[in-house]
Amino acid sequence: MATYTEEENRPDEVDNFKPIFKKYKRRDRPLDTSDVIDFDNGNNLHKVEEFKLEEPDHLLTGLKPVKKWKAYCLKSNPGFLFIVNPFENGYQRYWVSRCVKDYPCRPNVRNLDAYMDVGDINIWNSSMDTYKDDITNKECVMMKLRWVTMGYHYHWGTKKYYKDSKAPFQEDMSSLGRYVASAIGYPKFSPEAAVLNYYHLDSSLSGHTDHSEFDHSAPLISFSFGQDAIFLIGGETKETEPSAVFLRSGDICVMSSSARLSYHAVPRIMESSSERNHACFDISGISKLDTESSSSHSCESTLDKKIVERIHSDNWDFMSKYLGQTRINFNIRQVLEPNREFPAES
Ligand SMILES: O=C(O)CCC(=O)C(=O)O
Repeated sequence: MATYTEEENRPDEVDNFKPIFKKYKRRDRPLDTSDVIDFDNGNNLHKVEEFKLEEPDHLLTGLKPVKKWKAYCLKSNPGFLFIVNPFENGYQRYWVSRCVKDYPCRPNVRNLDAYMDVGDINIWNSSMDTYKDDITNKECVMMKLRWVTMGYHYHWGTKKYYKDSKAPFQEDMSSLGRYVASAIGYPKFSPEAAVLNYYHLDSSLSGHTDHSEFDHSAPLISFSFGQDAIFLIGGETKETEPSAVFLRSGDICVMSSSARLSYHAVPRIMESSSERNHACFDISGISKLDTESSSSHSCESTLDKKIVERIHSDNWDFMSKYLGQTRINFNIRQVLEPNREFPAES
């Protein structure tokens, strides 16, 4: 089942993207991952080189200090950056919780709004109430949630943003986006729109470019949580054969400079087989007292407290059942050029 439709090919364009997309999507033969860049298992690392990060002047709760991050760029498209899970163990629970409980609430826009009246109910709470031990039932509203937009809403039909179509951009996601942007050399990055994608094990996302933002000099920063994915990154036309890379829970990828307008796709979601997911969501090392210690080394103390409290109060058994069948991605975009308004016609 495709999550979205594929963008049309340009006339006369040789398409070297689609065959690779199909190779990883098809389920009628064993999956060959021998060409996939895999940072956990060290496969195909000759295709990447280390990327030097910049140390921001503060820490952000839930992330390791930047000097401990491992970041790479793709040799064939150096604007594509990959940061191997920089989250401290357990802290990804916070982001998963926000993505399932809060970000799908109004005034954010959901795919569901087009065909069912979910109104102002909290989709997660009502799914928990109705489906109790069966959250992954296909009839459950939560399993029908495919995307959420926030900040300036991306309009799928017109592929545009509109000046008056926007919801507040959540402060915690904004801090996270700005922090990662600083580390990769974009200290002035301004998060203005986010697309959240909820994939299940049979989902895929066809080849496309994200070109609707007005400022392509700003990076697009993309986070993965839950099940694994194979991600394809190509070039500005489909003629470029894409490279494949595994994205696992906590990984961040960035499309910047030469890769900002590159074709990309998610042909495959796979059950996470790595040891990593166990550690990612293990909160045994996070004491409730961390609220105090973390605020002393960070300038974002209100957020610190909120994160630690949330991690300890959630019904994680329920959430992890949902996440066992789901990959959540959010990607953060700057829409406007700095100090610029929307063009008049928007
Ligand atoms: O799920 C991903 O990693 C990519 C999402 C994406 O390409 C998009 O939302 O435009």
